[in-house]
Amino acid sequence: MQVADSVKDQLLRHFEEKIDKGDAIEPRDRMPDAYRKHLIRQMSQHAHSEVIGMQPEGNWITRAPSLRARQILLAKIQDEGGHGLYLYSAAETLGISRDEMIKQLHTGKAKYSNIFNYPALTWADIGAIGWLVDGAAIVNQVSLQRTSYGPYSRAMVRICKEESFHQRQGYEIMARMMAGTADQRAMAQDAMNRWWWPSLMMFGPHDSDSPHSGDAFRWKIKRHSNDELRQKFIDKTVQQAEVIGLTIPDQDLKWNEAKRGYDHGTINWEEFYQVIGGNGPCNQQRMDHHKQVHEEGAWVREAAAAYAKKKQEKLLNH
Ligand code: FAQ
Repeated sequence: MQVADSVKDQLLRHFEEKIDKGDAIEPRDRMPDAYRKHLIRQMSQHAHSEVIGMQPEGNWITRAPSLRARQILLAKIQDEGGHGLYLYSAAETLGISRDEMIKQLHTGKAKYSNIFNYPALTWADIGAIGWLVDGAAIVNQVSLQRTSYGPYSRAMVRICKEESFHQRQGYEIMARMMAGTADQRAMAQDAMNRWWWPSLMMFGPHDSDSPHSGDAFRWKIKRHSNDELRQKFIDKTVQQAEVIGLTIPDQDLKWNEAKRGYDHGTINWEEFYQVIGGNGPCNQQRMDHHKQVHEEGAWVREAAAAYAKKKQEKLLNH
């Protein structure tokens, strides 16, 4: 028993030394169970967010105002599906299957981002999603490029390149609407009013109420705290809003010279916990749609698996 314990201690020490040196942890490296579990939770939730995030935008493909806008939106949504795939694959290296991750999503064990439980009511919402939601996602994901788990960090590098195009797509929509008619400007401001606060919630609870942050920092999964990243997002977005004439819907937003950043009003955490607890405006719709499409796509997965098996048999027989 004592020998087993000392081997365990040695392995843990070796793991922590690697983390302290800033080396990446790779799939075949020994890692504590808690580190593996933490990553599976976060990465699978991240993957689910990318995939569920296709729904509010997908609703607008057939209603985009021009062929150009439709092509761009289609490409963006396809990218989000791709991000989900990179992330599911990266999470699979931790020993969980994609089927299991989907099962956890369908049974409510795994979450996805709060933001995708709000409806996209107008074309301006597509602008707000690209600009604010992808904008918030980038701030978080740039930081995750340096996360300690190798496959997650490499997936982030690729995802961030694509997300910056998405953010510009959204900003372009908002800028064009703000340069348009009074009705278009009102529509853009209305979208801004509805998406601003849920976008701030995307960074998660304040640091003092974030139960996972302790381990996340110790293991260098997180490099910046929820509040640090939220602040970064606010500071850069306020300036972008000013340039095109949009008003941030926060009467308490004020430049704070001492911290060289904006102070902001109180975030409605009650709303956040309701939404991530399953009671947001679109939770039911998002899950019903995912389950239905997953069932309808079963034959594609079966056909792909049968094809791969046949191909492997052929290779083995030659
Ligand atoms: N939504 O202790 P913490 C995108 C939960 S991708 C729902 O602070 P942590 C691209 C959290 O899970 C957007 N739940 O947790 C796109 C935990 O509950 P649990 C997704 C949230 O992990 C754009 C509890 O609260 N990005 O948008 C949220 O240390 C447009 C306590 O929280 C990622 O997932 C939330 N926002 O920090 C696609 C980034 N925040 O699990 C389509 C990766 C917190 O114990 C269209 N994830 N919770 O039941 C992360 O960086 C972290 O997981 C945080 C949360 C920062 C989100």
